[in-house]
Amino acid sequence: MRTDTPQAIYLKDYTPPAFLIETVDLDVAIETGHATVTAALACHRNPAAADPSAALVLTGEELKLETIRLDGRLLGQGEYALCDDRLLIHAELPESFTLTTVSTINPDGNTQLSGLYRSKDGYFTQCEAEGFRRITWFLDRPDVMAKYTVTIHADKAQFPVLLGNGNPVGAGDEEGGRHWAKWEDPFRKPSYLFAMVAAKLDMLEDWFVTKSGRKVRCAVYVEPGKLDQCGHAMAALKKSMKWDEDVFGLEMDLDHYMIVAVGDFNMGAMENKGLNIFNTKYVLARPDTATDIDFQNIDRVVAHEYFHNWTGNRVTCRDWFQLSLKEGLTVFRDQQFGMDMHSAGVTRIQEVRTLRTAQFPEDAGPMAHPIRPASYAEINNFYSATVYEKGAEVIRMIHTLIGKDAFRKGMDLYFARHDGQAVTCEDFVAAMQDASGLDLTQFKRWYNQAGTPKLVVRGAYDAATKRFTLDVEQLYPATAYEKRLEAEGKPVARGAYHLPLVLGLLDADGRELPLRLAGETSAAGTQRVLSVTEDRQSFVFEDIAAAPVPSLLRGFSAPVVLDYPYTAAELTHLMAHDSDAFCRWEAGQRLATDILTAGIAAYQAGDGDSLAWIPTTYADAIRALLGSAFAPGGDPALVAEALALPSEVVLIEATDGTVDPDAIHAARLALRRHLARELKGPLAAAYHELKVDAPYSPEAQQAGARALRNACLGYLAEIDDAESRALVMTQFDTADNMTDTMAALAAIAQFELAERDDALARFLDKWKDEALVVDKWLMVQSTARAADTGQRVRALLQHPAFDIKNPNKVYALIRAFCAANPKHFHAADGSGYAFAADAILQLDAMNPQVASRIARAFDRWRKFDTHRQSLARVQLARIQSQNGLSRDVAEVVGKALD
Ligand code: 0A1
Ligand code: ZN
Repeated sequence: MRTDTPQAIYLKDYTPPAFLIETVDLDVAIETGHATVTAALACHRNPAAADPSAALVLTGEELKLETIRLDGRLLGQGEYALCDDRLLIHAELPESFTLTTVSTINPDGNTQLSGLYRSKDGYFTQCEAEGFRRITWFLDRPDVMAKYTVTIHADKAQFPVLLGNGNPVGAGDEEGGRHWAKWEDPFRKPSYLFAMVAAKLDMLEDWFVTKSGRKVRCAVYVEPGKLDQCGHAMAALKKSMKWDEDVFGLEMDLDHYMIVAVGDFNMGAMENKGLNIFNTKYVLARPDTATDIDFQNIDRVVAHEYFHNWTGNRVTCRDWFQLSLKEGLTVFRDQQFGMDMHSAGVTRIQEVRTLRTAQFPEDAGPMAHPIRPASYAEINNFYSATVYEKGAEVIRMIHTLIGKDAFRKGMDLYFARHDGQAVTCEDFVAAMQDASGLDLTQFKRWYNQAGTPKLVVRGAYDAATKRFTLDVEQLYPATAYEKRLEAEGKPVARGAYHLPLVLGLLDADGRELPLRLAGETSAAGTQRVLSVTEDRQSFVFEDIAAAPVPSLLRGFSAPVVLDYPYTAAELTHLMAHDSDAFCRWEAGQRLATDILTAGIAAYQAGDGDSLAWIPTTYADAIRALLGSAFAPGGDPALVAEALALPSEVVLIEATDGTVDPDAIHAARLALRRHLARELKGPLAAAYHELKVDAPYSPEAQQAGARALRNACLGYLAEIDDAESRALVMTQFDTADNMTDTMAALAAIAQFELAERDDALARFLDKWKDEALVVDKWLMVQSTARAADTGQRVRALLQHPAFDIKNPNKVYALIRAFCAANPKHFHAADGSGYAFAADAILQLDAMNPQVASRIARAFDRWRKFDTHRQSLARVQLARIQSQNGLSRDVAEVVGKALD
């Protein structure tokens, strides 16, 4: 084991803070080139502290301490000490006191975008997880909850809008063309929820009347000139407020709810109390600038941040190990909102796809961790797919096991017990257990164990007894996480999970069978939630007249890999008849994966192009699927999802042995081309039939028609003849919305002909002033399969449309290439790896969080052949040897090389 991974901190070492802070009175004066921050902290000893005489130690990062006062008295040398990022107070402290520091900070030079930073025409903050310490000296941990006021001073002409959390309580002009505003937040909060803004912004205002009749002012602030792109975000906010009242009885508690959009932001958005700060990507949308998916994402992210007001803000996390307490729960809530607002089936399928693309690989790689990790080196690395997406799956399993009504009771109990507190995942599970009466002791393993369990299920039908038996076995081998803990001598307990297996049984005509388990007196319904708790367990269904086809893991009831030996005929049966949308889709994915697995082997054996590995019946199954969109009750959106073959990333994960990215790419492309040729007529007919003539709306029905129509276009483009090219170019030239424009441009980006360069140039020329559209332009090129993608992406680094300081640009060009273009990232000459390493090193010096996200592209390097492994290892070692490497990247690279 190497020792290059930075020092970890452990959950087991948690102790309550020695001091608590009642109030924080901040004064932030933004001047040219710097800001002066005065912080008055009303502190007292924590009666619950482990050591009643512990010293007061505040944390600060990149702060220049000017003065420090204790109850107004200036402290001199010897009464305090600065050591690394800590400020130790040696002066004798009374039980309660006010400590006032004055510090200077440099927001203009803050390229990490954590703390107070400049973006274009304004100053913005990002304090989660540990950004507040970059604004002032503090006990910067979530279990220190205080009431805040902030007074902001800035030049009035340059920064006319001054915002803080809570309510405005004063404002006025100052000398020299400056002005000030004071905000007061009536709620106690941890420092990570602090926010302030000083900027030139336009504002869209609206009102929401809560169920108890309180009027909430809703405001969306955006860069001047972009008001016509805020309407959707505002509507999403009001829908979210209503939904949370209807579904969870949760009401908005502030008079002002503000969303501010900023173009430079590391993540999606941030739930600061009453003053959310959003990446522009999740606010700005107009039919001609944003796709259907963008509109949907805005709904979800706005809802997510709003829902945090209760799950995260009113009840927060005791420490950062509990991050999933707020994130898993809030993602689950935004998923439920998404299912209610859009097609429930499509929403769930998209979530499962995200889980398989991002979370399963994480669970199988060097950064594997449970949703509540026992240790971390850099907390920013744990805003992960596991904490968020798997965390939501864990909450969903509780919901499935105890049922909707008990879940709601559990939520009510959680708020009744913990409103205003900083708590742990145990507290949440206890509320669910107490409200439902279901013992969740074993279930809690989901919080402590890493890895994606495999559920091996076998079915056996006995005609004599008319019994169908399902044998279920759980496999959960140790991951890199457990191996590391073991090597460190830390205890590792592993055991069987408690999970819901939702299922139905289909007869030969596709009808759902009534289900009676052995021991029951009568059948109850056609769908059951089986509670799986043991390593091996059997379930026996009685009165089954003939061998059924089991429909397993409905709605993806648990985040596992299901191993059931379905035949192609059974999968086709499920695709056609299953009442569960997820299972219908899943059957299609499984069928395609089985075929592609054979295709990959054929390509490796040099026989792929014969296409002998494609069953003759496959195109017929897909023809039937396409036709089902037009049958009564057909759902084009679901059919569009089903037409998409498993992605190369998903196929990499599905590979048991060594991954061959070239064979995966070749097989997938060959299957797409085969379907396009075989189904050219029906695809073209569907394409024409699905044309939307009504004015654009992002609503589900239109979006579904566009999704299927563009899926057809994508297939037709694979034929790559004059006819299909003309179809693509016509759509590109005539589309009146960004969804259709991008679908055409994505197809064009694969062409290595004059059409491509001309279309890309025209697109950029039209949209060069819309930053988010330029991101699309970059991404369509970085994810293209065209042979020259690697060179083009390198060249684009120098293009004036690219800016390495802007996270959205980096994600569109660099991360998309590394994470979503396996063919080129894993190029056999190592050029993709070298490109990534160059970018990581360059980025690390300015924005470690972003650099670390790119570094995660190396997570699965050991799955590839020895030649690629040696190329990747060289680059990982090169990164690791860099002097002054951030903790963020050092943790990722160190664990990758362990
Ligand atoms: N809590 C936010 C996400 C977020 C996390 C960290 C950030 O900076 C390191 C920024 C945003 C959410 O879940 O939406
Ligand atoms: Zn969140």
